[in-house]
Amino acid sequence: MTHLVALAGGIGAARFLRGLARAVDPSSLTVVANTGDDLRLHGLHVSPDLDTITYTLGGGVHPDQGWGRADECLTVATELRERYGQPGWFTLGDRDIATHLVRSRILSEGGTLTQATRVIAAAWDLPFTLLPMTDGAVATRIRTVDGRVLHFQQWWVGEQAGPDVAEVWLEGAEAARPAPGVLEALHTADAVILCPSNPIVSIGTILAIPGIRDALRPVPVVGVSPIVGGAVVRGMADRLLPAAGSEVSAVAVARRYDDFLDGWVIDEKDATLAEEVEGLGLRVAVADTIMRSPEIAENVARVALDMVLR
Ligand code: FO1
Repeated sequence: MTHLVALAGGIGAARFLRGLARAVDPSSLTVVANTGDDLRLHGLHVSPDLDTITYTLGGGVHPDQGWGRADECLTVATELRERYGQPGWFTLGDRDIATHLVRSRILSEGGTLTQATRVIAAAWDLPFTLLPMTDGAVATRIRTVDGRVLHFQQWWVGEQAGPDVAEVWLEGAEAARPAPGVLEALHTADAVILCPSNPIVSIGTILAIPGIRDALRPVPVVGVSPIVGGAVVRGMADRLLPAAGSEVSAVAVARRYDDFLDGWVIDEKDATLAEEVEGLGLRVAVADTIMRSPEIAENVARVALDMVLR
């Protein structure tokens, strides 16, 4: 059986994983998700990327937003804001709150995020193993050009990504350890796939957990570019790459991984960049990478795996 590990952020990763789970036997797949976006709100532990993956693969994601629950109601959020005057900048729907209650109860009883994730994934019948990148307390921080330090969600949602970004880092990274099972999965993997996720605040944060980047070097690694035609498909990488000294291009993202990457899937719109990617010493494949359907995502997954599992 072929063992695979996917490193994942939120919406883009979840849409890709819908295809990957069709292209391979998902029981041999481990998905390691970013937790740098996690936040505590109203006493609850919210893990947006874990939940986006869970809801999408479990068939319960809000179809337009790409995050949160379908058929959502906002009774609790409205009561919190209007009766109790609580901050309403980050909206938690009622169904979504049930997930945060389960997770927060497990954590408050001394359980780990890995254990909470296992319970939630089982309730959604996820066909693969879903792991947080770490059980440690980490948080993506943004320093704005006007000198403020914000939690990632305060910048992205609270301030609608308005302020320009001077610096991004993962607070708590040095002391954090990969969650149980992460290094074991990487050590036994036949291939690792980088989902089309943000190279700074999704894949970048996973790589910042000590031991993970080193564990990728001996394994065939293939990635799908999150940048198409010099622009983001979704999210905010175009705001963050320049702050990290990179251009907004499929080639510049590949270069950030050049110490371990073996293959790179770029979109048809970027076909002219193929030679430049090969110049980095990588195999390259060109495909339609805009995941409008699980079938398109499945094709991207097959194209990616063909490069490293021949
Ligand atoms: N994004 C928003 O733009 N506004 C919100 O109020 C919001 C709430 C929210 C609640 C739970 C959740 O899992 C995700 C949520 N998101 C919201 C999305 C999230 O902020 C980001 O898109 C990701 O963290 C980036 O991957």
